[in-house]
This record gives sequence, structure tokens and C-alpha cells, in this order.
Amino acid sequence: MCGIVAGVARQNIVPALLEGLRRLEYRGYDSCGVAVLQRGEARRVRTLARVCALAEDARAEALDGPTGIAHTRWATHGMPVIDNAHPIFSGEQIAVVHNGIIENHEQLRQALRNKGYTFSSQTDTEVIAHLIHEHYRGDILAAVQNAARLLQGAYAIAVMCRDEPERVIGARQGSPLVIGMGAQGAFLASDTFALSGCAERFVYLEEGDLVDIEGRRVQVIDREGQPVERREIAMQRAAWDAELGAYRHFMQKEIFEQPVAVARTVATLLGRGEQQAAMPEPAELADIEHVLLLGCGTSHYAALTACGWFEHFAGVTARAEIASEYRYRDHVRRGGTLVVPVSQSGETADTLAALRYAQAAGEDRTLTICNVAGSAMVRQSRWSFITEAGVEVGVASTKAFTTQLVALFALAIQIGRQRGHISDAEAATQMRKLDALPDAMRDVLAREPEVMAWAEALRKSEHVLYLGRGTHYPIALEGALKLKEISYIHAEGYPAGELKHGPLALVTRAMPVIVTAPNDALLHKLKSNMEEVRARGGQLYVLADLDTELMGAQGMRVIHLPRWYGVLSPLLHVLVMQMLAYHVACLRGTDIDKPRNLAKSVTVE
Ligand code: HGA
Repeated sequence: MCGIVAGVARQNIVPALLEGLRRLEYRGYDSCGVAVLQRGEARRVRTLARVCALAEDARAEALDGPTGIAHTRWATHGMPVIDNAHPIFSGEQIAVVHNGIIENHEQLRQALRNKGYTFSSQTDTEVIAHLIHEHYRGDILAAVQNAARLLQGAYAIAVMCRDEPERVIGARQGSPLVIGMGAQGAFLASDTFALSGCAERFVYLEEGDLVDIEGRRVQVIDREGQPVERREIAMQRAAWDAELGAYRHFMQKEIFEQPVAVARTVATLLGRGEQQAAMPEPAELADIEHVLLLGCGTSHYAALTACGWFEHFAGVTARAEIASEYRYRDHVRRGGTLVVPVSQSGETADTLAALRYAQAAGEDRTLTICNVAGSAMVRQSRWSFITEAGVEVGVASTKAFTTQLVALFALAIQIGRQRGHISDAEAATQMRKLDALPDAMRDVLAREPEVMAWAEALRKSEHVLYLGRGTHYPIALEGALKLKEISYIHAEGYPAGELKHGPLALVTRAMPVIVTAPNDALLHKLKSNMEEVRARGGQLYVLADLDTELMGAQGMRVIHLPRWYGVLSPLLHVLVMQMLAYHVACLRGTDIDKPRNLAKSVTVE
């Protein structure tokens, strides 16, 4: 999604802006641009190419000035063409970068046209620039405040004005914006990671906040127009930096980081980590009867996997809702509900809105599971647990998924224990399984060469079917999603028992069928489902635990994983799914870390 970097630096801000954009590249974008105030002029360069090309252009144009704004755009309104790339100008005076969607842009555009404004882009953002221009009377803060009152929808913006050379205004409503301060100056960005090269202290803006950066002065103003102090936080651990090291892609690096990411998350859950888990007090969990999990994409599949754990270990009903659907349905209240939003970034627009919707319906027990401390969902929830995945750069989520699963598993055990559904001893036994998980994951990751052989066989496929049952059904869904996202092969995940109710019609020799086959109680049922495929000439690719006694045969290839890992087995099987998607995509030559049309931190609806 769009990324913003802006600020007022002690010296030329262009290198800091470009470095910030480079750090935001992981979010996905189709164009980018940068503008600075230079000798009484607002000067900009924009490109449909990558940030490194923008840096070349900025050098060629000798862009140089202490005040600037920059942007990576993921188009929502208007094609990815230069005219639509941000920064968007109003005349030569006002420059704006924007993340979000202005929902009343058509009415505003018409009203501005009637007043003589002309539009040079198709973006909704241009109405913001012209509105600020219209309200400008020598004070850019006042102009932004007045213009913002007319905007409906979601936005984070950074604005500068040619006539106020050391000033940048930021505003946030529904999209993330953080202030970063350090020896080099004061900055704004979509996330802290963008500023990790130039700031040490951070302040997240609240909904409706504005910030006025003028020279070295930074003032936050709330939605009532009052100056306000917001809590300052120190830099998040930046050790897991965006350096590739020996890996070809961030996705590959992040797949292989999972044993460490899981170990860190487990350590935090067990109170042995660097930070303490902010889980609810035990008494708060004792009367939970129902868990409502909210998420999108891969986070939704983590939630779906965990439903079985909540039912089994906690004896509560659990429902995983797709956030963008749930937020527009009727919420039927029932007592004893715990609402659990799940998100990598903690800023996913639909999940955040779904959380607020649940709260508005009276749900006050909310616990966010996400990977970014201080994010919007963390601030919005009563409790939170921050997974220790570290910065995830690849658009296709991997280590965020497995660490979310760890957190959800621990939560299910906690609730089960507090409700008396399982004994303390049983809870301790289950939690101990988490300790050995990183080693078991390493064992599975060592199967990479076998996975590469499968990838070779699958690279030319046009469609792939993924099957699983029980807690492995969401793993089939996640496997299919990973393949779609990065290799662009059409893939679908199905509960294996559903095969004969429709998808079996698709099975031919040209339809590879990938099966996640743990040695659990459903194995025999699954074996029958596999026979249904083989009988129709379908090609089976089976992930089987060592103790399943499944062997390769005509029409059936098998990768043997270690012995069945019990209820946590989804965390092992998914690793093969991730590696498989990754290697198929490598062979097809796609842009793995920035797949077409997709973005990370989906901060628009
Ligand atoms: N609506 C603006 C910004 C899009 C955005 O925030 N994407 O993440 C545009 O289309 O330019």
C-alpha cells in the first residue's frame, strides 16, 4: 500500500526520503515520487519505475532542500501513470502525499471545478491539494485543518507549502502515520521501519490528529484543534533489518527465519523474552464462552486454524470471520465473548474497522495479536500480544503466520486452563510442545531440495488443487493463497471431504493435487479422498508425516516430514507450502517480494 515519508531535516532531506521509500518498498507500489522546497520553489520528480530509478532522477535534477515529502503509490483512484503519481501539486504552491481513499472526492471535485480549479490527475488526492490551496491564507496548518473538515474517508497526508519553507503538516484519519525524531530532524512516515535510518524516538498519531513540524519544533494537535502530548516510544528493535544476506529474496529469508521467530515468540509467551506479554489477567479469561477472531488473508487462515484449538483445549465456540465481511453484517451479541483481531501490521484497514465495529456493538474484551507494537489495533484494543516475527518485508506473509499461530495456541491453552476445561498439568504439557517446535521446523526446512523437485514438476501448471482436513484444511487454503500470490498460478484450497461435492470434476492428469496429510485421526478418511483423485488420473503431491506409512507410487509423490507433531502439526506442514510456492515462483521468474497488484500493510479498504 502507499507509503509516506516526509519531514524537515537539518540538511538536505532527499537522501533520508529516498532511504525511507526504499524501506517502504516492501508494501508494494506502482509509482513513486519525491518533492522538496528549493530556493522558493516546490520541485518534484516522479516515476513509474522503482525507488532506485527515482533516486537517479532526483540526482539528475539536483533535488536538494531540507523540507520534503515523498511517496510510493499503490493506485486506488486513477491508473498508475505519471500524472497520478504523488506528490500531487495544487498550482506551484501546495504539495501533498496521501495514503487512503477520499470517499466524497466526486462532490468535492465538482465544487472545486465550479470555483475554477482544474485537475491534472484522476486521483482522489488532488481534491485534498486543491482544498488546502483554497483555504490557504498564509498559515498551512490552518489550511489543512479547514480542508480536513471537508474530507470523508480515510487518509494519512503530508503537506508542504512553497511559502513556508521549513514546515510540513501531517494529518491522520483512518490510515497510519508516525512521527520520528532524531539528530537529523523531524520526520513523518507510514511506519517506524521507514524512519529507522534517521530517527530514534517515535510518536504515533491518533485518529483525527494533525502534526505541525516547523524547523525543530514538533506539535501534535488533536481533532478539537488543541495542542496535545502523545506518548513517545523508543525505536523498535531494528536488528532484523531489511538486508537479504545470503538469500535471494526476502520471502526465502523470512521462511528460514521462522524457527527463530517462533522461538522468540514462545519465549515472550513464557515470560522469558525481552518484552512481557500483555495478555489478559487470568480472571478475565475464566468466563469466556466464545472467541471471535477477525482477520484478512493469511491472518484469517491463522484464525481459522486456531478455531479447532479453542474448541478442543478451551471448550469454547470459536468463529473466524473475514474482517471485510464481518464489519458490514449484523453483530449478534452474546455474553462472554473475547474478540481477537489478528494482523501482521496491526494497521489492516478492514480488521481495524471490524474491531471498532465489534466494540461499537458492546464487545469490550478485545485482544489484538499482531507484529507491530504501538500499531493502531494495539492502541484500539484492551489487550495485545506482539508476535516476535521481526520486520516482515515479503508481501506474501510467512513468519507472521507461524508466530500468530503460536500466540493463538497459547491463548487457547490459557483460556482452557482458566475455564477449568484442561488441568494445569495438561496446559503445561501443551505449552512444552512449543519449546521443541523450532527444532522440528528446522527439520522440515531441510526438505527444501525435495520441495524444489516438486516445484520443477509444477512450474508449468495452470491450476493446482490443495486438500486438507481438520486444522490442516486452513493450511491447504494458505498453501493455495501463497501459490496464487507469488506464482500467479490459479490455486484453490478445499476440505478434502468436499472433493466429491464438486471439485472432483476438475481432476484430470493436468490437475496437480497437493495434500497435507498429517498422521491424525482423519488420516484414513484422507487416504480415501486421495484414492478418489488417483482413480481419475489426478497427480498427487502428498506431505506426509513419517509415521503415516504413505509411500510414493504411480501418480503419487510423497515428501516425508518428521513424525506427527500433534496439534501443532499445521505449523510444520505450512513450511512446505511456503517453500513450494516460493520455488515455483522462482522458476516462473515472478517478482516474488513484490507480486503484481498486491501490497503489504493493506491500509485502504
Ligand atoms: N487514493 C490515492 C492513494 C492510494 C493509496 O493509499 N493506496 O494505498 C491514490 O490512488 O493515489
